[in-house]
Amino acid sequence: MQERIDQLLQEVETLNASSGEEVEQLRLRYLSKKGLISALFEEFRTIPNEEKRLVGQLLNKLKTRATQKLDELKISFEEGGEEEDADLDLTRPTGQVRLGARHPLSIVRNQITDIFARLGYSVAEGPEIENDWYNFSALNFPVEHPAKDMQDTYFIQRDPDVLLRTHTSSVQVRMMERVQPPIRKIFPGRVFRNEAISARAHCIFHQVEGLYVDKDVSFADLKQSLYFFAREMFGEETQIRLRPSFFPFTEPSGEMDISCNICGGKGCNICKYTGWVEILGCGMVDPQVLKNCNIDPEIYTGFAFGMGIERITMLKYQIRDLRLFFENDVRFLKQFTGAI
Ligand code: 2U9
Repeated sequence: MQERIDQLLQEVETLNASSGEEVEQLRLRYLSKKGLISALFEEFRTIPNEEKRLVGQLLNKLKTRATQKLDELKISFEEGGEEEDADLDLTRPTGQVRLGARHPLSIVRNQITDIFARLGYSVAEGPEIENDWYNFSALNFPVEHPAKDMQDTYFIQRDPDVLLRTHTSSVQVRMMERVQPPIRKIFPGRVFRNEAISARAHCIFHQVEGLYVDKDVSFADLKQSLYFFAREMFGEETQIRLRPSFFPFTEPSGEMDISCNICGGKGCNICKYTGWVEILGCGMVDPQVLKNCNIDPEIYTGFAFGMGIERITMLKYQIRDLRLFFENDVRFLKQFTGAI
């Protein structure tokens, strides 16, 4: 079988045609359902398993090459045809242009930034390649923090000070270093963690973080702002609850749950029958972090929060598997046409 595939490969390389019609004849001969290559694929099923790997690769190569070659020939006649077409009228209306759809993560990112824009937040962005200071040290991560471990962070091998940011908090540090309060900013962006890919985790994901620093900013401001966000995002009837937590960069810190938007809090398999689902982390910016960024904690206080866009999108659209966001299967993406 290998010999016949090789022979056909050679034949395909030398294919030529003198008209578009001839190209079509060739396509039928090689690539149609009853063509030579389909017949080989049929036969492939019957060969011993140990031969399948090699023969499969060869067969795929043959099919790809034949498709390329015939596409090239087809295009050469189409182009030639146009040049000779004296009636060609470039002012004629085109056929209908099919519109694409925004990616669901972009839709939800825009919804989040729009909601916070109504509270006076504007968007800031920063680099994806960071150094230890902006990603960890300025944020109070101790030198030996487990998040810095090779298993969690992608370091650039030649220089252990250079890494792919693990959160967009680094952009907040850059912002606070540059400008004095009041600061009211929202930070969307792509982040990287050394995670195995599964239905619930991915080595690349997207975050939106927020920061509000000014005189007299309190935990009550944080709670009310996030309550507003939750209701705008998931509906008026949404309730929130805050649970204590710990992050090196905030004190006190909390995690926020919303009443389950699927069952309305009654209990279902999405909320694991608790009635609540976690959507974000938050807290008051640690005074030491303010100091690290040249902001006087005796004068200013602030709150910060962070959320994964994938998580919010999965809850909002009831998507069960995170990998769908990265595969770019049109059957998935086109469901979001018209969703803004
Ligand atoms: C500065 C000071 C404070 C940002 C915060 C969180 C809590 C948080 C996670 C949510 C899910 C990350 O995507 S996730 O894995 N984030 O829980 N982030 S407070 O706090 C900051 C940031 C910068 C200078």
